[in-house]
Amino acid sequence: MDNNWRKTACILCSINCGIEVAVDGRRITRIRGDKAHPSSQGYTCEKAQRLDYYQNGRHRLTTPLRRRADGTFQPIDWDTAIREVAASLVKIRDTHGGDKIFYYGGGGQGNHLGGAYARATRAALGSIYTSNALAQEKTGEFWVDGQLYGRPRCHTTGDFEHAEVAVFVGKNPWQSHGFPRARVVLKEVAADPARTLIVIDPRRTETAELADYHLQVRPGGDAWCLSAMLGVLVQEDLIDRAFLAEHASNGEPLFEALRGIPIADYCARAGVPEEQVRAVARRIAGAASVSMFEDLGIQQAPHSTLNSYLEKLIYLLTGNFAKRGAMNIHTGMASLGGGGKARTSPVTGQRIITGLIPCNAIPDEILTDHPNRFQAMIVESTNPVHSLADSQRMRAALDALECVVVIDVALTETARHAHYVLPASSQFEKWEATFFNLEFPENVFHLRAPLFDPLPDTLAEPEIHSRLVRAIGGLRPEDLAPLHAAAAQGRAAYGATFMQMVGERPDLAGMVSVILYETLGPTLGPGRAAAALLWGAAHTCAMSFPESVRRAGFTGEGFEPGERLFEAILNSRSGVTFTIDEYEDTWKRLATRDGRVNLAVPELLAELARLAAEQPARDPRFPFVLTAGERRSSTANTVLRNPASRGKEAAGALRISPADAESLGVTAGARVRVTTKRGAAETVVEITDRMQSGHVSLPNGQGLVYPGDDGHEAVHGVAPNELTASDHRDWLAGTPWHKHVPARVEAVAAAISD
Ligand SMILES: Nc1nc2c(c(=O)[nH]1)N[C@H]1C(S)=C(S)[C@@H](COP(=O)(O)OP(=O)(O)OC[C@H]3O[C@@H](n4cnc5c(=O)[nH]c(N)nc54)[C@H](O)[C@@H]3O)O[C@H]1N2
Ligand SMILES: Nc1nc2c(c(=O)[nH]1)N[C@H]1C(S)=C(S)[C@@H](COP(=O)(O)OP(=O)(O)OC[C@H]3O[C@@H](n4cnc5c(=O)[nH]c(N)nc54)[C@H](O)[C@@H]3O)O[C@H]1N2
Ligand code: SF4
Ligand SMILES: [Mo]
Repeated sequence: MDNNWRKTACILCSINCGIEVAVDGRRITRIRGDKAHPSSQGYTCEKAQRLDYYQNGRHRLTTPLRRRADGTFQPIDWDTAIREVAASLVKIRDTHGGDKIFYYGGGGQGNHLGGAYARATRAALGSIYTSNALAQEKTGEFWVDGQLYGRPRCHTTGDFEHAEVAVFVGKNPWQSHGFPRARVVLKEVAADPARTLIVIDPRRTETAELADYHLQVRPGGDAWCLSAMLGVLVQEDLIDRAFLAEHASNGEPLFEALRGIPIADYCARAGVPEEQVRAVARRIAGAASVSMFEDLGIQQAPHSTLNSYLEKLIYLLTGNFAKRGAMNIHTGMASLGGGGKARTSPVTGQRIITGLIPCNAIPDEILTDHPNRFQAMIVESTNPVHSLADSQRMRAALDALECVVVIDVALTETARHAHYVLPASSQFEKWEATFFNLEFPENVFHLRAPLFDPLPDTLAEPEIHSRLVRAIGGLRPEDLAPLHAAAAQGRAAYGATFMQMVGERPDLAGMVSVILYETLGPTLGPGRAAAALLWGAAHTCAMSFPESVRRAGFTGEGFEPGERLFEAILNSRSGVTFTIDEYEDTWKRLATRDGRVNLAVPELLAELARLAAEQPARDPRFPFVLTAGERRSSTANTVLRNPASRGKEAAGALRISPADAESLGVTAGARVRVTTKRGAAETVVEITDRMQSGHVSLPNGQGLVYPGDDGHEAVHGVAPNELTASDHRDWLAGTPWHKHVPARVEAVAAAISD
């Protein structure tokens, strides 16, 4: 290998493909897939080629900032920044209570170490409420997992590589990935006459184009479509009785509900042909194995939590669980959710799922005179003004807080409302990793080494949190002295002393990440202290999944498997297979009391029953359904800010069907105005027969500020959440309906000439 090639990973989606890059000075000049990476195996998509737009550009922050009264920012040094941030947050804690300091974020698609270290800052402050973007997509699904499998963290994953039938519901993996080597696997399924690809999506997506069956559902019609499929399974007696008798409980209320589904009527309401729905249900029931993937198309649309339940019932009733090619519960290196014991949010009493407050409730928890309202917010590696529903309201919420601290690489739309902005080193300037380790049967963890020195005056998050914890007064030198002494004697002594400390000092438990960083970190080799937290994670993993870790080659007695796993993580630059599962392991991970899948969820059976009487809400002022945030080849959330990274798609066009374009009197590239009850935006149209009539779609991750050559800042494209409303959400999980925004579309030129 040419010595110039260095190993890292792509950070633009959750798959984090292993890559090799050539660098020239501080620039990433060439990028190719890393064949030695255990899950991506050399695969990448075209987006990886744009990583230099993240690493270098006019968006990068190079000094801590403090906001002046007039809204401009003043550069300050790190010591001042840490001192003032700590003082400000301590004052809020001492006046109002640490629980009034809300923490949002913790990582994006490629970086989760920051969030893990932030737990120490939160613990030092007594900050207990938290959330992140998962609470505007996955919390409904997690809640359903909790009902079915006993714990919300019993997360399932599809084995698409081996599945005879692959089903994607509101998911376009050709563009958005979501499982390793997505395009290769999709093409394999599509090319094999013995295998079947099924897509449920209102658009003829790139994935739908490959599919054997495309159920081109009406936007928001999924609850009827999925319940019709379940109705066919029960009414045609296609369910796996043997599997259900052995492994499921409480099926009767569900079967009774499904026996009563008026299939023809529900297909008509969903906008899908009844014969096609029956054929799809029969194909699923007849398959040796089925894997399914539900994503934003149903999770961010009406009935989102019910949709998750119905989607899961399709594979459960056909016995596609805990076996090859089907759905299984995977291992993990660490949790992606929040901590804390609170079950509801402090002001509005919204349900907290996996420790996360629903994103759409956040402004309601601030814009109130309720005594429990949040007073401060720490925002890390996320851009809520841009990514949460109703940007206007989110800005107002930030402006109502006493202290907002943003940790980011860029002066984001959110950072502009911060009192302090702390500049992070980029993900190619520090040790990083993600906890998106969601694969089965082989699960992979990848610790990346930095490619470059940090940009001057930026810091990695572990160092930021370590300094904050000290400045807050969370850890005293005497707390750490025994661990420093033990670390000098070697890992075994350190392990014993650490376990003793955890047992004896529950007050320090919340700060273990920074404790490890400070005491174990310096022994790991130059610059590697950020990996210290993974020592704890590796041991926890080896204790939680002993057989699976052993099968992956990490054997021995007592602490040995965890220790070996940690060494492998620390020393492998292409990622490590940390667990190898057997399909039966899924049963061990089930957390229900009787060891069976619980099929009846009363809250959602009640919602299912209500479908019969529900008519799609139509407001004549807003005749279109707008999907605000479609994943396209050019988008990567808000990680790439430079509009040049988007190539030809720079404008962020509104996709619209030929029939709708004709009736609006617009031609390709014409300007239109999109209006919702919350806002309006102008953009150009792209006319495409991939869209059905009545449905229009805007890309995600656009509408970002970027300075031009002359230094003048401009906004590029439409920011989707200027158009969304925070009350437009699921009743149970609070998940937003970004894919289903009632909208009006008008030709701009026509309006002017009228
Ligand atoms: N290229 C790219 N890839 C990404 C990202 C990115 O920004 N760009 N972001 C990453 C992130 S954070 C996530 S969460 C994933 C999301 O991945 P996906 O969920 O696959 O992405 P979306 O394009 O938002 O939505 C998927 C599909 O839902 C469809 N849809 C809209 N309304 C409905 C409906 O009513 N019913 C059904 N059944 N479908 C509907 C849309 O037409 C779209 O094709 O992508 C990840 N990957
Ligand atoms: N309307 C609409 N809204 C949506 C969606 C939609 O489809 N439609 N999708 C939703 C979904 S699924 C998601 S996941 C969210 C995503 O939206 P966000 O949660 O806001 O996440 P990202 O856009 O990934 O933002 C990541 C931030 O991290 C910063 N960053 C990059 N590297 C580092 C680093 O090393 N350290 C630090 N501290 N910061 C760094 C980037 O500059 C950026 O500001 O958006 C949600 N919002
Ligand atoms: S965007 Fe996702 S699938 Fe594409 S190269 Fe990056 S990590 Fe891999
Ligand atoms: Mo996401």
